[in-house]
Amino acid sequence: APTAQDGRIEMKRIVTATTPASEVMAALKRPSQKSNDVIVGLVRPIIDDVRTNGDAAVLKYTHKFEKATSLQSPVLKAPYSPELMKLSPETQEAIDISIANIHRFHAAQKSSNDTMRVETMPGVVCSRFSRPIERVGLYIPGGTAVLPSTAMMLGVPAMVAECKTIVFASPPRADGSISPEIVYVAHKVGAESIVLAGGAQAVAAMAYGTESISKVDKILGPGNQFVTAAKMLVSNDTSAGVSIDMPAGPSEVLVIADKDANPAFVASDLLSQAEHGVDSQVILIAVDLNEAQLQAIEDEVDAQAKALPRVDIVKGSLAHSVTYVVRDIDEAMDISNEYAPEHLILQVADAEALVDRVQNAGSVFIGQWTPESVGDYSAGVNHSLPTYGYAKQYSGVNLGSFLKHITSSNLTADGLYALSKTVEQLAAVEGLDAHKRAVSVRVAAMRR
Ligand code: HSO
Ligand code: ZN
Repeated sequence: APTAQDGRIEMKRIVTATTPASEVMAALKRPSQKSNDVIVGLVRPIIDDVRTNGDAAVLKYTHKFEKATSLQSPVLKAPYSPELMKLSPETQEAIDISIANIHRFHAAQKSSNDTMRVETMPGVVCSRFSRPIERVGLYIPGGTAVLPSTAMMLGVPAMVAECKTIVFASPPRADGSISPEIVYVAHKVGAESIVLAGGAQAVAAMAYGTESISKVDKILGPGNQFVTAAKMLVSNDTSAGVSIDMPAGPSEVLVIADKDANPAFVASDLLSQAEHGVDSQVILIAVDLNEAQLQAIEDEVDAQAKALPRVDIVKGSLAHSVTYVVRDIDEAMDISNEYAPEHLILQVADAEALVDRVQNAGSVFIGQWTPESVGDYSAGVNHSLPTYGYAKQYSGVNLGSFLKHITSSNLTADGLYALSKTVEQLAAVEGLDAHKRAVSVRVAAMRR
């Protein structure tokens, strides 16, 4: 048996048949986050500073946190110089193909936002139509990896929705520059500017606006705990008039594998999520595997992990990750739905049939030929998804995230007459006479 001395990289195992139910569920808990009070205490003064001192404050924090001391302006405005978005032809083609797929999938979502019109009673017509949110701020995290893919996942649906003003924000590198891939995506989606800042300062700048940074109506995009706390704070400030997409937490994946799953495929999926950050969490649910089959997956995890440049990050995340050994697929689905994973990968016989039983998940990857990576970059689905169990109540970013719906009603005289008693009665129940009169004066006018 492997020992700690081997330096073996592995996840702890829980055999549900021999583990009390309470322990099974306890192991599903997300790794705990730094207390929100502490984060809020750090973030609030930054927001206040940016709000009162504008550009100067944003620059000050970028000089301090990003070490980009040479930076003179906190924003890069379109049109972007071609010098700033020079890419290899291979990278440019990869971005172009991915953007085209993301565009196709999100444009297809327009139909569910088409104007609808229902005559609820004769002469009573109710409609719903959508309009783009005018100004959106899209946060693209910096940190241990540059993520131009996140720029595509936020920027493309904003463009499809026809938001008038698209602002990107991303922390610059220490030399004050921004990755050419992000500038290229900003150019492709028609972003008017890129705020060269990260963290709470970037969120505050977009929420309130500064001398050079446009105020937006909604802020979307993942980020660390500071970014998330800042988004929560500004969205709670009624004077800011800004909304956010959803609370964000560390990335996670849950893989359900049965005995036909390829161990190398399973391990590669677990590791592709584990390499995001030490706080990422990966869960494997092994359905009816024998010891040799389990070992085969664990051997693959160990071997593949050791070959990764980000092996240290992987070690960190696997330390709070777990393999559940379960009896059957029913149990697997129960655990998965309770966990509500950001990504759910189904590597089981007839994976497609299982989709009906998915209650809570951000995005599902069906069958052995569908690694999560394709969804992270290029298939067309969005990778900005609810984490930390929020898949129970939130959707991932989609076209609707950039729209709002407006309703309308339009009544004929006959329609109003037919509804008059009903409305008058309810207005009377609520003791709101002016409401009642708005109907009765009209009914009286009809009789004349
Ligand atoms: N898996 C991440 C998204 C991403 N992966 C960006 C690679 N780049 C979201 O959970
Ligand atoms: Zn990823």
